[in-house]
Amino acid sequence: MAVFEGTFTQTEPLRFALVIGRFNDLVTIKLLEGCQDCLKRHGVDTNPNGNQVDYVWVPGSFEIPLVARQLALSHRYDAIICLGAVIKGQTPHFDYVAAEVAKGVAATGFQTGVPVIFGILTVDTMQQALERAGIKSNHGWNYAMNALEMASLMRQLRPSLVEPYVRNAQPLPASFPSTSIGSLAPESEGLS
Ligand code: INI
Repeated sequence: MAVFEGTFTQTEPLRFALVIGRFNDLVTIKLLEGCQDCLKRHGVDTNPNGNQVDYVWVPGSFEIPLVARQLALSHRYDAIICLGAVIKGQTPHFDYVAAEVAKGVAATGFQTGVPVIFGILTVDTMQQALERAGIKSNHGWNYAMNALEMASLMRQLRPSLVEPYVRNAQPLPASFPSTSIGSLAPESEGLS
C-alpha cells in the first residue's frame, strides 16, 4: 500500500482560481497579498496575464460559493481559494452570511471534487480581522499553503493512479448484490 501527501515543490503545472469578496476589502486585499506572496515563493506565476492564476472579484462573501462552484465545474483548476472577511456587526446579518458561505464552500468542494479553500475570516471586530490579515500574521499565506498541498494531493489521487489497486481487487462473488457506478448515476443524465 502507500502513503499519499501533498508537496509544495512541483507547482509549474498547477492552476488556481482566487475568488475574493469586495466587502471589507481593507481586509480581503491584505489576505490576497499574503496569498499571492506564498504562491509566488513556491514558484507559481501569479500574474493575472499568466497561465497559473485567475482572479474573480465578487460583491461579498455570500456570493463566493456560487462563483467557486462555477469555476470548479469548469475543470480548469487544481484548487480554488476563497477569500472573504465576515465581521460581526450590530445586526444578525453576520450570522447568515457566515453560515451560508461556510456551508456553500464546503458543499462546492465535496460536490465537484475540486479542493475549495475556506479563506473566510469570521471575527468579532475589524481589529481582529486586521490582525489576521497582516498586522500579526497573514492568514492569506496559510490559505495558499493549503491550496498548494491539496492541489498536489488531489493530482496524486487521480483515478488513473489509484486504478492498479482496483485492477488487483478480487471479483465479487456472483451472489453479491451488484451496484455499478452506472446504476448510481442520476437517471436524468440518461446513464444506465
Ligand atoms: N459580506 C462580507 O463579505 N462580510 C460581511 O461582514 C458582510 N456583512 O456583515 O454584511 C457581508 N455582507 C454582504 C453579503 O456578503 C452580500 O454581498 C450581500 O448580502 C448581497 O448578497
